[in-house]
Amino acid sequence: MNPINVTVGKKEFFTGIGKIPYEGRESDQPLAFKYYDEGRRVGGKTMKEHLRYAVAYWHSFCGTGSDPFGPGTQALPWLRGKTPLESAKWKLDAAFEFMSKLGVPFYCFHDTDLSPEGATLGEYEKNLQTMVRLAKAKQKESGIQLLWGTANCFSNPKYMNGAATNPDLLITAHAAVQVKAAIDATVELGGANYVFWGGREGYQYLWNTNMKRELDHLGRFLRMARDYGRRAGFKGSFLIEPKPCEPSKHQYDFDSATVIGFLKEHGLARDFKLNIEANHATLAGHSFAHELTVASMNGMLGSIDANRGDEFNGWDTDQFPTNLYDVTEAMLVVLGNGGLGAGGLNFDAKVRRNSTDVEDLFLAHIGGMDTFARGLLCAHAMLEESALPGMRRARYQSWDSEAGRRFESGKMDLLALRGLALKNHVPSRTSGKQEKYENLFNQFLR
Ligand code: XUL
Ligand code: CO
Repeated sequence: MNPINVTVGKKEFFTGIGKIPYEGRESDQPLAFKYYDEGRRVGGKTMKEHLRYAVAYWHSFCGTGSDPFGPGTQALPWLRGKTPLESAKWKLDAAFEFMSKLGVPFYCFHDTDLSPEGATLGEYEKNLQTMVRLAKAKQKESGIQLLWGTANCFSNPKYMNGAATNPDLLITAHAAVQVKAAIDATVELGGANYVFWGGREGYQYLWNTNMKRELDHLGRFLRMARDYGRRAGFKGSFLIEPKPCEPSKHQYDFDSATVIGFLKEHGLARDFKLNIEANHATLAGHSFAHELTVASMNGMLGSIDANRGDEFNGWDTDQFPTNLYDVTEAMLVVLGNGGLGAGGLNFDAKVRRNSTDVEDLFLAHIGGMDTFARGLLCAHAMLEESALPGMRRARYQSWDSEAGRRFESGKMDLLALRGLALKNHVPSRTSGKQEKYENLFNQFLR
């Protein structure tokens, strides 16, 4: 297979690869879907409607594989324009060629993925407007839509102490320039959501940090952004993407529960939901399904960044999701949530540094898309055909009694509750049946 750097300056970047077909699980063709059959109906919706796949612009078209120990290994031809703006235009061509061939309905970007930062704030705004015009035409031509936009307020060295939580007001003002521009871009491109990932909104050292003041600034900044967005005509959800650490030692958007509490405290709960990322969940010491469940039960499951970590280290490795067990658990929550609404499954994942062939980016996405399609089928079957939902319901049947209903509706006081125990003083011991559930779960992984 050709290295990815052989097609500089040509119109087609991913030469030799056509539209990825669905061939079914018996196929031995690597560049074909085995499970993702976009038109297949599963419980009243097509796979395409259930899964709402998106490609992440930053990993797929900007990342070259550099790490703290060495430079990039992936020589991306579209990054070799004579000017940064020329590279940005080639990158846009490459992105839409890739996404069209893959057959994904959505994409996501940061402002600085799409367009060069430029030397001044004015140049930054102008570049972004230029690229948004071009992206709009590409969307129209391809039918691919924007799932969400966001601003990168963490890479530029000026954000080393945070953006909205920076001790210096002027840096927070610079973040406002980007957030305003990225919201404008999202509105112009019809984006369904707008994301905030608090990259450096946190601290490295507690004793040089006024945590209370920084958190209040973050709440204030988000209210300002929300108000601006609504005035600018943004009708979708604002999303916060929880992550406990990396790059900061401690990040304020630690996990779903922390973020939901914060949103409620700062008057943001009506306009904001959560974007749950699998690898961020595991960094926080939770499972992916746990984080999804906390968001869902609060009516705040907005969207998903689909990836996975490595169980033997504690980094944000952003690998493509291939673990059917984890993905099936996630799809159980998504189906229980009634779907993702205007959210989707964004592959916030990157190929490994030593994956340098032109086909590797396709293989990675095909693997992720097939795994979630298969997880959807398993989870749907589990909910429709297995004893699992009924077993879980039955576990709580005592609460469906008269007394249980009185408790739940607030019509029972502590003395009445005590009275119940005195009348039935031998408590029952009912097995949690975990092993039965686990065996059932495995039986439906197929
Ligand atoms: C970083 C991360 C980001 C956000 C968007 O861990 O997940 O790429 O998804 O800023
Ligand atoms: Co993410």
